[in-house]
Amino acid sequence: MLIKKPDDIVPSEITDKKTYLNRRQFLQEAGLYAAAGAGSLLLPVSAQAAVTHNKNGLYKDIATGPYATNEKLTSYKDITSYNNFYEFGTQKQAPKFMAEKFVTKPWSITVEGECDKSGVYNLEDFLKPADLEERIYRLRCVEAWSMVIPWIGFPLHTMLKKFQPNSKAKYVLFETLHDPKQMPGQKRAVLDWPYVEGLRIDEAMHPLTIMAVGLYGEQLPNQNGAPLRLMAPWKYGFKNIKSIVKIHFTEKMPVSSWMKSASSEYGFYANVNPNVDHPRWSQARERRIGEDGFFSKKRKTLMFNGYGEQVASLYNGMDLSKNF
Ligand SMILES: Nc1nc2c(c(=O)[nH]1)N[C@H]1C(S)=C(S)[C@@H](COP(=O)(O)O)O[C@H]1N2
Ligand SMILES: [Mo]
Repeated sequence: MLIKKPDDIVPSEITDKKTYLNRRQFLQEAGLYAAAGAGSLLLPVSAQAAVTHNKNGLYKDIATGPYATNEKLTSYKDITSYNNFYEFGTQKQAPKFMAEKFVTKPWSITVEGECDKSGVYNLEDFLKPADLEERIYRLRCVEAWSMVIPWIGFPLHTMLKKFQPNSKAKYVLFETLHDPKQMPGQKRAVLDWPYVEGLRIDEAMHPLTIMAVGLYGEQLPNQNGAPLRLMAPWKYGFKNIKSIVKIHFTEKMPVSSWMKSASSEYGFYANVNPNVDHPRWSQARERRIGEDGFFSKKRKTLMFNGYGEQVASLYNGMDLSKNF
């Protein structure tokens, strides 16, 4: 198998020892986050932000990109122990344990379809520090909970442009790894594996859309979709496909795994929309994970998850109750 390199790429300088040391530092830091969470009522808001956002990992020096929200971050612990990753089980608590030994290095990505530079690429070739940014984005699950996560990633367009999509590339399809030995959830037909998702090409090229490779200044934990996962923050969580091994440019709208499993419940666009009910529940409100106290009220869900200013124009003239 021929592994291709985009022209301007530098080999990774990450050594195993460094990764290991960062991991140890990070565990200590994770304890800090937990402590900050427990005592957060005693801290002024500014101090809270300083403590919970102290970065100490592999990506600690990555600059903050545009579009950051200043909402309180969800704790590292909640972000990494309450996950949807059906390849590692359908319980929210399962991926953290079931994905512990998941091997994500080396990692290659197959690029095919309507583009001039199809082939097999190494992920490491896309991890140039200059391309990486921190983006604090909300993640809103269709199950009506949300989190605020400090992602580390690169704009998806910086990657896609290197593959030189042609004029027939109207959509981009993404696929997760299919490896039932490593991903025990794939031994059961809860979804049609591998997990497939797609974006329209203009959604994929939009500057808000990133490929995340880390969070809280660290490498992406396995349960959050290591080594790289999509993050289009105005869409429901399920669009943000994890552990991607294939990118396919196509002329036809892809059929995602969720559309296949229940087309009346999950559409292609999956834009966060409080005005369109899911067939089995309202989408008007959400619970912010970590705010589950007795007195905490559900929040109103915002159109496009609060990113309307940036993305509403992508859907001008479309009936969003039909294109859900
Ligand atoms: N491959 C894959 N990607 C996936 C999922 C999945 O089961 N498999 N779950 C989706 C759903 S429903 C949500 S809400 C988010 C959860 O991301 P998180 O665990 O990082 O919070 O991942 C999405 N991406
Ligand atoms: Mo979700």
